Amino acid sequence: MELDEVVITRAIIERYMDKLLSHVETDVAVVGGGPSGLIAGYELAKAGKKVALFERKLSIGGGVWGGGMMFNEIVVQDAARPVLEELGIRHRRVQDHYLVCDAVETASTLTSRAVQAGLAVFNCVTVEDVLMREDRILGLVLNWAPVDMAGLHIDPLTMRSRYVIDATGHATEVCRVVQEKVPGGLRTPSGRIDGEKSMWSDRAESLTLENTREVFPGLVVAGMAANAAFGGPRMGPIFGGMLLSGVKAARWILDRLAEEPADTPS
Ligand code: 48F
Repeated sequence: MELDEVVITRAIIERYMDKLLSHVETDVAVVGGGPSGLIAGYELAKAGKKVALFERKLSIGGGVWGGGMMFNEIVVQDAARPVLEELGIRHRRVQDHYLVCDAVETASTLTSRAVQAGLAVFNCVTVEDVLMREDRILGLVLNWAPVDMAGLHIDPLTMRSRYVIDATGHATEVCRVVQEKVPGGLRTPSGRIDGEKSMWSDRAESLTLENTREVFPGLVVAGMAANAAFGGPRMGPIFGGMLLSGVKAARWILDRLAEEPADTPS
């Protein structure tokens, strides 16, 4: 049988449109496809929630791929070993509390397990704003990343979600939008993004978990964005805090969703 280019084209367009249309309303929208966003998406999808992840770049995995300074290995502390084991990411022990994982295996396995659990990933999409009603975030304003990069004047589209996770890493981009549009509105000590501090791995890792919380009604910060929002230090290429933070964000949202009557499709 001769392959028909139009059948291929139709299959891709139809399948993508189905996926997109079924995620214009979700339980949770995750912004950023780094380790914290991916593991949050995995947990939520595994729990049967409708969850979409939007990532500006072509590749999913955020800062995992490059390990430390392009040496593509990452370190995970023992506390996050259960996450590695659940996902099937292999690791080697170094001293008592450190595990080393291949960065490529980590990024690809996280992505694969999350998508197979039911997370819908939309890459090449930039979140440029939020949908807001009476001081609660109700969703996201989206555009194609190449449109944004080319500076084209094209209006975005909008999706609705019961909760949003800002997992945009150092940039803290969703919080930044809220900070600009609702002055003093963030639930941080200053009411603003307190800004990431210099490297202190041990303190940063514990603070990442502590700082993973609702930062504005409907908006939860996870991963490096949590530390940047609350003024915690950076930690470098140790990733246990990122994984545990994503899990914490997802579980916190699952508890809230269980308390609230469902008005969007799960
Ligand atoms: O930076 P990133 O990997 O975030 P993370 O989950 O993990 C941080 C670590 O990689 C590392 C570290 C600790 O070990 O310090 O840096 O907190 O992934 C964030 C992703 O969000 C995307 C960005 O391209 C990256 O892949 N992103 C950022 N802003 C937007 C966005 C946006 N406005 N719309 C869509 N994607």
